[in-house]
Amino acid sequence: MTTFKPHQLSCTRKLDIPFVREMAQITQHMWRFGWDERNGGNISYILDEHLVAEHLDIHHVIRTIKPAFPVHELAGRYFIVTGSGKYFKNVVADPEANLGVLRVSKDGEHLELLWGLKDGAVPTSELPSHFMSHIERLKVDPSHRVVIHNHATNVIAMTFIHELDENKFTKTLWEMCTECIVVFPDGIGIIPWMVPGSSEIGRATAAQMKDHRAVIWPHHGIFGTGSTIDEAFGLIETIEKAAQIYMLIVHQPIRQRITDEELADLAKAFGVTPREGILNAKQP
Ligand code: 2HA
Ligand code: ZN
Repeated sequence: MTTFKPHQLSCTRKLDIPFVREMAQITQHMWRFGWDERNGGNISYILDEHLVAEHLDIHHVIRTIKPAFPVHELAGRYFIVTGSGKYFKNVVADPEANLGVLRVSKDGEHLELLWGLKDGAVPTSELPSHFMSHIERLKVDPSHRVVIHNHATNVIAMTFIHELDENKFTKTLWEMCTECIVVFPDGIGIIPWMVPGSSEIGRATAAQMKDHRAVIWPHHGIFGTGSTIDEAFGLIETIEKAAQIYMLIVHQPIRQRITDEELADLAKAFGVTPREGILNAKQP
């Protein structure tokens, strides 16, 4: 009788691995929303060792990859990540070519590839921003697991016409849909325009992640984080929806709006604390 090791499983069977299936489904959703054109967007998702060990041989390192900088804070952590230059559109058809499962080595100096990233592929070009964001989010929330980056259309559009002050931007988003203040009472962070893929943009993003679960890159896209794929994606979805409403109404005369008092009532009713200094912030 032939016995199959996990890495010999067919593509279809690979979608039986829960974390591979989750990644395949969410990348497909985001592509269909039009938020991940070409190779746009990237995801990294921290996995528990026991879960990885249930499906893959964690003692078989396929190859090691050198990260842009040592990540001692994440030593021993397991991740599933999207690959650099890979198209979200294609993940479902060939997860092993477009995704990778890796472990940060004990000394934090290397990434140990355990599955995927077929044919010499490497992790997402935005790995510095992902790793630095994971480090900051884990400090404030030990249940944090997921970083998603995409090119949410209306969020990008809004960064051309709205002031990029994060309090004013957050306030406008909160005013666009009733649920917003409940979903992101911590508000959104915004960094200046920067060249993507660099450690500098990673540092700027992570600095904002100390206080926010979502960070906007002007004229580029958004980073959303959470304890699950659903949470991180739901956060981005909600922000994008608010940005869409803004883009729909911005040229129209406003006849009525959600007042500051009503926003405060909402926060109270849902037991969330809005970030200080936003509710009475003056609008542009
Ligand atoms: O992976 O989205 O920010 C492509 C990008 C870079
Ligand atoms: Zn991008």
